[in-house]
Amino acid sequence: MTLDVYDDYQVIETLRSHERQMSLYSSGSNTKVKVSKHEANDQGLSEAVDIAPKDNMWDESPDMLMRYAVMFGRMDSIFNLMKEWNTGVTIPDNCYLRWGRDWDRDGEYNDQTFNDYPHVELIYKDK
Ligand SMILES: [Ca+2]
Repeated sequence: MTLDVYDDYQVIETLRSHERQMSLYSSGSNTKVKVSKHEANDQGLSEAVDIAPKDNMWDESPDMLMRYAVMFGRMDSIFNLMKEWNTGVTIPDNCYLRWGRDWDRDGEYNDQTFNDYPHVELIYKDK
């Protein structure tokens, strides 16, 4: 089996300390918030992951944006199937994935000024 460009992704970062978050925020990097879902939740886990195509994560060409869209579409589909099926993993009904390309989750990609293509996080509808 040969991997094509739509199968070749890498995890960039998951759990992040608050110190690292503040360092990224202060450095003027792509991080826009002082508190992140990458930081440990009450259970010591990250609720965010940065994942990107292996060859060039900051390329914003149409081809690369399509690769990100395919990546998130697959993640979201699998996540929703895990919620529906008896997989042994308990996922609350109000829990969803949110992609840094569509912060308000309305399926419209041109309604935000800050895009974080590699970023995917858990959100809870009632929080
Ligand atoms: Ca949107």
